[in-house]
Amino acid sequence: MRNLKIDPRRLWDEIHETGKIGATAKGGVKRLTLSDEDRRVRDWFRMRAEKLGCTVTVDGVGNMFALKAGKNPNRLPIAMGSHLDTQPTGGKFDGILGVHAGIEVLQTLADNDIQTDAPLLVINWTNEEGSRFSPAVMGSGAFVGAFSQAEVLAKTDRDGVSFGSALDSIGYRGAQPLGAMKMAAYFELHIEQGPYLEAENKDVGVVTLVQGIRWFNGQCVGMDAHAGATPMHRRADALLGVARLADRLEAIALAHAPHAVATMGVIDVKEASINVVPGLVHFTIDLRDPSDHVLDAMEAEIQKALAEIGARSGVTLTINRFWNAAPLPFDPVCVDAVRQAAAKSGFTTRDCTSGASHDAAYMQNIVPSAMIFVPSKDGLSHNELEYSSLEDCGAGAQVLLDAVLLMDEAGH
Ligand code: HGY
Ligand code: MN
Ligand code: MN
Repeated sequence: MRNLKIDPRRLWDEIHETGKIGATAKGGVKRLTLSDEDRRVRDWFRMRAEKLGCTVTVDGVGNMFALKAGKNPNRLPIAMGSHLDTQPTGGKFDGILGVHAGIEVLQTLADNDIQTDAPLLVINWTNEEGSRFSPAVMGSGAFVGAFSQAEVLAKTDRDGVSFGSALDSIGYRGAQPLGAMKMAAYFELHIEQGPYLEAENKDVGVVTLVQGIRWFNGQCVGMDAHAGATPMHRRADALLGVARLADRLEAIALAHAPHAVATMGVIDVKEASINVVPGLVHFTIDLRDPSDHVLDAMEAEIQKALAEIGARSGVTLTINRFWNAAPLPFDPVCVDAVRQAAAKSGFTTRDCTSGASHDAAYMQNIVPSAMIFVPSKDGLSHNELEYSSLEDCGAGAQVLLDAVLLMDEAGH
């Protein structure tokens, strides 16, 4: 295998260059999908890839594909990718590292005048975060057929803006049919977003599985009432019902330790007013675990809690599951390429289950895929303080380069 070295400083500087697009005062990045900030970073990606001699195409939900020709046009491309959209209180590295590392791999090959045998591909997936338009990993999900193009384009954000109109407003509704870009393998470098690599002082995570994830919209119906004149025993307080559910949700997750997690990330009191007992509250639930059986058990326990809390609080609690992505093991050949690539540089490794969902999880449904993790400082992500070091980002990109070269030389 060749002995090419990526340039960690160049990678770091480019991450900080695009980090200025949507930069927040606390050092994070706010680049909601299909926003003007997303347009600007997409423009950067297109320009940067074209400068490397790539042909950049865009599909019907805005996924971007930068294709670099290989010596053998009959081989399917080996792909690298991730996402450039962020959470509202996002950081500089979540998703962004993986796209930049793909560019860094192409730049390193160009610097050394090396053309791989297979074509190479760097992908920027639309709406991985699922914050503005739910669910998450929507671009890769549409690419693999988990969502239809029509349902994606019809999704609306909290202001009622449709995905399709937002996509058109930034000029990134492409002509390429969904799923048209075929590939031989897919690798995604990503920050771990959890505490384990740092805690065990490991350089690189070899991701073997992405845990299952289920998203729910919920509603609690009580009775609006006067905050002053309504005695406590005569209330049907919708917010109190949701608060009691949040408490039970934590207990349900803890009962399925050590992996299960449950989050109520959005609570929205309708027509909220300081002196009105809340009568209608919308909320969300995010459930995750590496086992579908545990997720089924948690869902059943939540349904039981809805009935009990409803009876106790005099409210009606209902939930509707609108996303269910099963636990997903990665391809053993690709995982082994990551392992060998890490060993080549002498990086210490740990096998990881991904707590977060990723585009690679959908991609594994149609293409042999694997992921590489690098440590997150304090295990923090989806937070403006998110941080991974220059050295760790560099190590991840080096493993990405060597894993891709391994697959290229092996003729996959
Ligand atoms: O929710 C997730 O796991 C990812 O950050 N979209
Ligand atoms: Mn991500
Ligand atoms: Mn994320």
